[in-house]
Amino acid sequence: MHVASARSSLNTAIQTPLGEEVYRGLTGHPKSLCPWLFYDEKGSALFEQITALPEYYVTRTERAILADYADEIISTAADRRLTLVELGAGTATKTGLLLEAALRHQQRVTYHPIDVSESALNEAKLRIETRLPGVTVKPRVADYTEGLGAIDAAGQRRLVLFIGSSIGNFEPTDAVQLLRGLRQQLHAGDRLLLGVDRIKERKLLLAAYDDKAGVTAAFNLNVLERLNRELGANFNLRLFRHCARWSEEHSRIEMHLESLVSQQIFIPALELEVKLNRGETIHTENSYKFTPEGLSSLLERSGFKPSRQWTDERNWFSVFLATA
Ligand code: AVJ
Repeated sequence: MHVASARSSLNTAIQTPLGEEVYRGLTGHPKSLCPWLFYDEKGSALFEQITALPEYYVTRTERAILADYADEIISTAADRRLTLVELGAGTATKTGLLLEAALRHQQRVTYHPIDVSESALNEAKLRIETRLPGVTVKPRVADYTEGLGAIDAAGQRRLVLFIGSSIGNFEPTDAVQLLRGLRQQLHAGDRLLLGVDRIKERKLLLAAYDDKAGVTAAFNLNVLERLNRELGANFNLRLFRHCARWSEEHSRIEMHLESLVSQQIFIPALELEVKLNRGETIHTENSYKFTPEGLSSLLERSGFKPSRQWTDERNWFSVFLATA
């Protein structure tokens, strides 16, 4: 990834995706920053740490579902030989379970991970092809909405993985748009496997996004550090506080950065001054939680036919299979 210095990015940073997003977000009312801004090198490492936290049940619960039901998922999806595609694959640590199951079902599997991070994809390719001979990995560096139609499945049934609760970052209307776009790039009969987090006790949800060790707080605050590093901004991290809220109305966890004092920030690369009142927040993430009915209706509105659902014994997370 490129890290522009404040000086060289002066006046041109506003035209980069980062600059544009920060400008839009910090001049808006209320102030916000997009969740994709979390994932620079440090933020990606912090997210990896989050997935191992005792309070963050999300990753390990989904992994347990896949461990228990991968064979069932694959045989339900595979009315023909499958080609697997994964949106936002990252280093694809949970996908191995599905690839192993696919290999028990057919001799060879082609796997197309799509992600914006080339290094994550290279790591995934090396690890998977070493560990699972029989799997051919064809990585594609792209935003996960583009380039899907171009994937040559050689007449096989495509199984598109959109797991990890990633859909939870989208507003419901954007989620429908995204899934509709996806549906349009698939052939009738292709499959979608969607991993979503469920509505549960408020206390459990809040703990998952405000852990004791403070890793989620560091993850959230890192976005300000990133603006300091890449845009030359002068955020003082001690003057902000991580805060996680459950919105009953929207069925979502919200993450915010609350300004502890009235202050003014300067972002040289954008030639932008930002005023924050004491107690004012920058909204950095939504993480929507679902009921099975809500998710089925989201799929139907997007043109998919929900076919089956798998869940853990506490009903904390669900994996949905749908047909295009
Ligand atoms: C990567 C979007 C699934 O919403 O749980 C974790 C991101 N944010 N802790 C989530 C996240 C704070 C995560 N997703």
